[in-house]
Amino acid sequence: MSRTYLQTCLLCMTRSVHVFKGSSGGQKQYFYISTSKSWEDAQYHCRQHHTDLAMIEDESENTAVASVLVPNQWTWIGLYRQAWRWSDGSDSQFKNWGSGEPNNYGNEHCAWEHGHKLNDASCSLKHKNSV
Ligand SMILES: [Ca+2]
Repeated sequence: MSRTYLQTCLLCMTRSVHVFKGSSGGQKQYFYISTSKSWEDAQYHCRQHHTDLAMIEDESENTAVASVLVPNQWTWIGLYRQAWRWSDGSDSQFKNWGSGEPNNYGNEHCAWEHGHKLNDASCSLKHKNSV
């Protein structure tokens, strides 16, 4: 039985740069590219030839994307799950997580240290219950 491999495609965008800061960040224009690439290669391609992989940030952009995409193709966009990194952007294998951590309990995208162990925690936390 032969397995069929479906090629991945990618969706790039260009973004017009606004002179004034605080504007919405520029009008996006989407470009569908039919070629097999990994996500990282897709990002590289988009950054070389356009602005970046596509960001889809509201319903109107979602509609604009729908008019560019080819239906039923697996198409890379700019969204990805950020790996745990230090605040200067560096990565390291050493992460002294506590037992059962990181558990992403709720929406925990920052880490604190407690009892010499790391625990992921909600970035907006300012107080911690004593229990
Ligand atoms: Ca946690």
